[in-house]
Amino acid sequence: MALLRQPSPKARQAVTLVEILVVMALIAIVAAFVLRFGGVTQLAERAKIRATQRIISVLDQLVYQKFQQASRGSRARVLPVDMSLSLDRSDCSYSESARRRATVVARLRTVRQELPELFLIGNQQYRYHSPLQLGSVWVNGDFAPLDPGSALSDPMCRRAQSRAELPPGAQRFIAILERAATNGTLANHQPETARAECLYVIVADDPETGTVPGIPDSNLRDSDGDGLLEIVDAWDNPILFFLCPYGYRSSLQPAKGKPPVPTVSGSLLDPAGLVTDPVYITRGPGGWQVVDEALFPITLWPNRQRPFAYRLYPLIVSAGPDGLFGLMRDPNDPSYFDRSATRLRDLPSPGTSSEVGADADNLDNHTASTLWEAQ
Ligand SMILES: [Ca+2]
Ligand SMILES: [Ca+2]
Repeated sequence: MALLRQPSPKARQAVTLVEILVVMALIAIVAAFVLRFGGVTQLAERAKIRATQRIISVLDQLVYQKFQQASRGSRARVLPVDMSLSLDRSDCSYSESARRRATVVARLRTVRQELPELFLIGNQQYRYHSPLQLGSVWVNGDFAPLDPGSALSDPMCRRAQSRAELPPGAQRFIAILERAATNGTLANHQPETARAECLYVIVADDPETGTVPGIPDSNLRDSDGDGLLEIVDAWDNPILFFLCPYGYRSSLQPAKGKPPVPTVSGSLLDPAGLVTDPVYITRGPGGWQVVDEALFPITLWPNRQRPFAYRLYPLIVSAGPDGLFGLMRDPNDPSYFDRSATRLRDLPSPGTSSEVGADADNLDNHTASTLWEAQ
C-alpha cells in the first residue's frame, strides 16, 4: 500500500523548501516589476516637471520683456487720466508731483491693457472697462477701452477711451477675439482657459502664426475649441497668468506682518508711492479709498496710518502633477480669501476642501526667477 504511505518528514521538508523558493521567486519578480514600473513612472513625472519648468522660465523672460516695454512706453500719456484727481488738496494746485502721479496712473493702465490677464464673456461686468460687442458676443477684459460712464465708473478716467487709443497689445488681442467671434468658435469659450489664452497672446511672436519663441508647438493648444490658443504644461493643463497676484506668497512676495498684508509694499510701477499718497486720496468710513484695486491694492485696515501699494510680480503658474491649483485656500490665513477669492474666482476648480495643499506641487516663475528681484 505504497500509495497510502505518509510522506517521510524529509520529503515534507523538501516540499516546503520548494514552496518557499517558489514564493521567494514570485516576490522577487513582483518587486522587480513594481520597482521598474514605479521607477519609469517617476522618471516620466520628473521629466514633465523639468519640461514645465523650462516652459515657465521662457515665459517668465518673455513676460518680463513685455512688462518692461509696456511700463516704459510713451503711449501711456494718451490715456484719459483725470488730472483733477491729482489736484493737491493742500493748496489746490497741480503740482509737479501731481503731473507725475497722473503719468503713473496712465502707465499703470497701459501695462494692464498691454498684458491682459483675464476676460469674461457675456453680461459680466469687468472693472472699469466698457464691454466690447464682437459679432453677437459681448466681451469684457483688461484690453477693452476705459469708460468713465459705465456701471463700474472709473473715478480716475476723464473721458471714454477710443479703440484707436488702445495700445498695440490690446489691439492685437481684440483682433483675435473678433476673428473667433466671426468664426462662431468664441461661443465655446470656457472661463478656466482665459488666463492661459491671455498669456499666449502676450508672448506670441505673431498670434496669427501660432508660435511662441522657445515654446514647443505641442504646448500650444486650443483645449476648449474657442479659436484661442492656450499655453499648456506637460500635463496638458493651462498655464495661468496673473498680472498682479495679490495674496500670492512666494520668495518674491513674502508674507510680511499679519494678514491681509501678504506682500512687501512699493509697487513696481510706482516706487515713489505717488498713487497711494494720502495727499491725493481720501479716507472713507471703510478705510482708504481704493484707487486702483488691480495694480495697487490698498489695505483697508482702519488702524493703518497710510495705505500701501504692494509690490506684486506677474505670476505664471502651472498646477503641477496633480492638475489642481489649490490657490484659493490657506487654512492658516483666512483673510487670504477675502480679497483673493474674487480675483481667483475663475480658476478651473472653484475651491473645495479636496484642494487644500494642492498648490504644494505647483510650478511657478516666482520660485526661480532672478529677473524681477532687481526691480
Ligand atoms: Ca482656447
Ligand atoms: Ca497642484
